[in-house]
Amino acid sequence: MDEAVISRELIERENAGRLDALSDDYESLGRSLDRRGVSIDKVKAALKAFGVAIPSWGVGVGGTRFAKFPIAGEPTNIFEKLEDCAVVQALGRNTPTVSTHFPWDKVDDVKALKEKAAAVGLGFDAVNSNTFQDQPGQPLSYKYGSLTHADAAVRDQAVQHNIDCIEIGEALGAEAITVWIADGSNFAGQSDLTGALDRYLDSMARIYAALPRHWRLFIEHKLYEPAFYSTVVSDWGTSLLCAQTLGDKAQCLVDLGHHAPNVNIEQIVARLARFGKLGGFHFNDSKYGDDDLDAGSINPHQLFLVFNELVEAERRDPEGFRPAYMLDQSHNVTDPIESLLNSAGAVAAAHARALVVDRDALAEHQKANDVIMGFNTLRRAYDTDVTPILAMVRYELGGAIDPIAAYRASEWRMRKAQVRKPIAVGQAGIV
Ligand code: PSV
Ligand code: MN
Repeated sequence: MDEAVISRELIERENAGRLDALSDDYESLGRSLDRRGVSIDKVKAALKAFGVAIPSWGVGVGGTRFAKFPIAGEPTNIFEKLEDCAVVQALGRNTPTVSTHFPWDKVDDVKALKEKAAAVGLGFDAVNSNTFQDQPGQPLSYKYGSLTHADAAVRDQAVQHNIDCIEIGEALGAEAITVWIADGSNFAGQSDLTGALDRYLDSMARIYAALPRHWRLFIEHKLYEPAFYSTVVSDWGTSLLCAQTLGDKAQCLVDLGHHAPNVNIEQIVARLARFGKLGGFHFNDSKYGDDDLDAGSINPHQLFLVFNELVEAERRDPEGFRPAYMLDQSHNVTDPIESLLNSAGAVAAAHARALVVDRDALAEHQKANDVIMGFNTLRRAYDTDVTPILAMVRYELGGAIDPIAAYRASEWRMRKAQVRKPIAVGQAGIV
């Protein structure tokens, strides 16, 4: 890393007073896991190899349909956003890549963007296209759809935008594009439900044809919003059918917020993995709909159950298993860096708990129809306090034992407030 966003001295100073207690807790947990036949060092190694991408838009303060309340020192462009992502990575050490969104992150000099990322120690994950908004000067409107629009000229424009995103992504070193479309209808009779899906498949086939050899195309489904009567790619079934129709490089992406309340998302994950179509995740949490709250902040147990399926899927098919992980959240009332640190930690905690499940015992209880013991096997893992493993991973990778404390001690936001342009008050919008 050429440009250290957080100084080594600060991290070491912050860690110094916490290391003895951490070592003590780690050793104690290690002994306890050992008695359960689990090697703490193996769990630690698996966590070290795990990364979740930060969305470039996630480091900006989010808003609702009603308002956005900016904070002083918020990043104002993609270069500043990369710096904030680098802060998260410097302290948390499990967010090595950034997922860009075009045209939000559009720059004249893509090479400079790549160099900036490398200088602050980051790489690039999947690129995201945007045909859910009109941009200034854009010839044709997406008001009535994009890839599924009834007018072929609008579809052409949307297809071309996705191909442009692939080209930028290639220059950045990304290897996948995520396509989420807002297309749908608000009234019965507004749209031909079958025709819209046909047009979607036709447009996506053209995007698919433009994929570089080693690239993947992720289809992101979403139940509703902004369309409220019908959405073209509304669910995992539609997503799977489309991915299967398009070909091997097309896979399904699960955004945890894009389902009806109480849907069994872990079962969706198991299904997609079973058919080799689990492309990736957008992690977040929700209480009511696509709330985009911090991962694990409402329902950490669900996150654990999702990871339980992921660990199972990887055991079944270690070769073919490589989902892309990303946080997709809107930080309306917190400092985004703090939310991202917490969320990346919540994802790692869910993963660690899934790794300490006694899988042989679970399989035996399932075979014997011992319901309580099957459930208790999962519950025992979920009840394990894995925080010492997470902290040790961060420490050994050069990060902070207590990332939020170190971030606050760095006074990053206050220092940036002195040099970054203020964001205009009064704007609304989800991201
Ligand atoms: C849509 O709600 C979504 O989850 C998609 O991933 C978008 O690209 C992202 O949010 C940003 O608004
Ligand atoms: Mn998403």
